Amino acid sequence: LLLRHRLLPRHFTSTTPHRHQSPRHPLNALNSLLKISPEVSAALAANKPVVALESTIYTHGALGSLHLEDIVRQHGAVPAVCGILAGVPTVGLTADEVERMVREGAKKASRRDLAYLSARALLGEKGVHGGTTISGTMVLARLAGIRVFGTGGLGGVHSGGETSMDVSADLTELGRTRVAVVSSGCKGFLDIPRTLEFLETQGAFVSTFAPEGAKGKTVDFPAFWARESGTPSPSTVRDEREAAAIILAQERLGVESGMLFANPIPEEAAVPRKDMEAAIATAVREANEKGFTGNANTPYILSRLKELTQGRSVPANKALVQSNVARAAKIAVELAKMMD
Ligand code: PSU
Ligand code: MN
Repeated sequence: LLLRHRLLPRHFTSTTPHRHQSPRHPLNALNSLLKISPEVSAALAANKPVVALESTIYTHGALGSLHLEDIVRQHGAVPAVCGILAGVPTVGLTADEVERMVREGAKKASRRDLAYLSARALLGEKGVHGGTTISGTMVLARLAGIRVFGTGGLGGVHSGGETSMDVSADLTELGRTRVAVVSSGCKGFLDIPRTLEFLETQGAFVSTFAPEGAKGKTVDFPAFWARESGTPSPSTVRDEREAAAIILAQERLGVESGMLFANPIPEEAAVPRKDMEAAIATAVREANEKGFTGNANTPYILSRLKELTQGRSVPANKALVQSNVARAAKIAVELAKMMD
């Protein structure tokens, strides 16, 4: 009986203002499967700032506790951790629910995996957990009506991607789903020039927060632990208010593509490239030798880098995620002010 309950749309959407106006809109059918927490639902209905957070960062990120929800709240916004809890796609997971996903184990879930992992509930069977990646989280956030999403590193075109075609689904998602993602760019072992080319083709807006005193200077698209990548960012933004205006303009134009706001790692947390280079080379080589391809590649490299650097990559990784989430919250607050 409990499981049958999951089929009832009203059980999952305590408020309806974020729904699309036409009852026949394709998003409505999906929304009936989506669980939105009462807090997130109420915040969205009242046009309060909400920040989406991904769950892959917890289930496959090898980072431990991050307190991202606290950071969002400290800045006056409501956090909405997205993921699939026992087969139920959820926006607004509690800390206990995330902890349960980590403890019991979760599949890594990008856009392609959402229906597969959610279908068990429709059969009245117990579902598995899915930690949603940037692409999976963007889909859930968009369905709920959340505009801003803070996270760590974006997936990209892998080196050799021109032959392996290993191009993260995060990039195509940015091309089709109107959510603004705040990240520290993507890892330096990915092919950053091709990643930016691909995002341009996808029609995804890419901009980097210009550091103080950058006026007139080229600003690099950041490479995660490093502020510089050697590849210039296609554009820059000066502050959260400008970012919010861009998000609002995209919405008013009705352009459905996503937007990427790159936030370089805080200077004091950055890891010198030479300190990481040997570990990166080893991790990437091992992943290839051992056959960690497809969606197993990124998690393997992340956990291997943690071991190879004796955990030294972790504080930098945490610092950048926290800085991105703070920035995302400030953008969401500015956006809410503009929409008042
Ligand atoms: N990069 C990181 N940490 C991460 C990820 C990427 O530094 O946790 C995760 C994100 O969830 C991202 C996903 O969306 O990996 C990309 O995986 P893939 O490369 O398989 O598309
Ligand atoms: Mn991939």
